[in-house]
Amino acid sequence: MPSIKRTKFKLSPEQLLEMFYWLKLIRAFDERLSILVKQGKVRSGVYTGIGQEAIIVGTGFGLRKDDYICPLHRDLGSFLMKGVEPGVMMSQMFAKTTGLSKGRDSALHSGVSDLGIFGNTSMLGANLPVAAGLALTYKMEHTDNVVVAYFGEGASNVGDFHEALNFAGVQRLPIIFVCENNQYAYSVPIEKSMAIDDVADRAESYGFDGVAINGNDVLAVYQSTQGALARARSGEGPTLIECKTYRWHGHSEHDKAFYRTNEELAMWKSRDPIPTFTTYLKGLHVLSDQQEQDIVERVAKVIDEAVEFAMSAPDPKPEDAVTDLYA
Ligand SMILES: Cc1ncc(C[n+]2csc(CCOP(=O)(O)OP(=O)(O)O)c2C)c(N)n1
Repeated sequence: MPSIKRTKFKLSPEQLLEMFYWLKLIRAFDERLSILVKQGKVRSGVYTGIGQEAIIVGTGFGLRKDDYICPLHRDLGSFLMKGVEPGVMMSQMFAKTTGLSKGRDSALHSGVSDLGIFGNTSMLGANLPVAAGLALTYKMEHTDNVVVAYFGEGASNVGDFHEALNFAGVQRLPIIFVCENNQYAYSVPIEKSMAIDDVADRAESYGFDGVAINGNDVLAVYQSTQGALARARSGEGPTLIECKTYRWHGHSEHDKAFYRTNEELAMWKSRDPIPTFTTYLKGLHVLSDQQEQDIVERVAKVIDEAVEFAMSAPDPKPEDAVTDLYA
């Protein structure tokens, strides 16, 4: 079977199938969460990234355990890719003791230091100076690990974003800033919050490259990320990758997104990253109908087991609220 030709960073058929699996798993995880919210079973706000999976998979694929990621509210899939078990992630959303924070936060602020996952705060953009600080640590320790920090286009209008990019540029830090430009910051369309078309252009002011790419093309995201990783690992500093995409659901599951048209949504759904990649893989004869079916069934089983694990896990006790505290 062929590997992809004419690209710098080649992937084997097995790796391409693995990418396909991750796209399907992350989509299915969010879709199931969306249903569970409607059933009143989730104890957290849910901010699905349905439609944006190619960014998570393209940037996360091939990261090392020692590379750090700084995910956002919409990036639950990046936890899975970095090694959090689906049942643990689902428990986190159910606020169960088997979740990452043992049922003690609103689910979206947990990190896992052993896996290189930074626990984000709610303040938009606030993860970026911290991510730059992590990258500074890597530089000071003379490792070639890299930090991958995610943010929305809305967050790129916040002061913290500019401070972080400036510091990273001055220090030539090993960090990749990944903008998930899904066109809206809650109900605010991009043209009402930015006077330029591309967030990527902002990198130039801070002395490093920014590139705007099709964020629904998992291979484009992967290729750009691999280039940025190679530069960061060899001491050439940061890169900003702006991935143009669209979130299919509202800002969160309680938002019906009346501020956008059905036509706009339909247009973006026609650019769904998963069928595009499926057709591509079938054209390469890397994926057969049978393999596709097997992966769909495997994903359904993983999600069913994750929900079952979370549903049957114990709730935290009131006295658990005061354990694991720093004095
Ligand atoms: C500093 C700050 N301002 C406002 C908010 C409220 N808020 C939470 S998410 C959000 C929209 C975020 O948009 P964007 O950064 O584009 O990311 P997206 O949710 O679209 O992925 C807003 C305004 C916040 N959390 N922090």
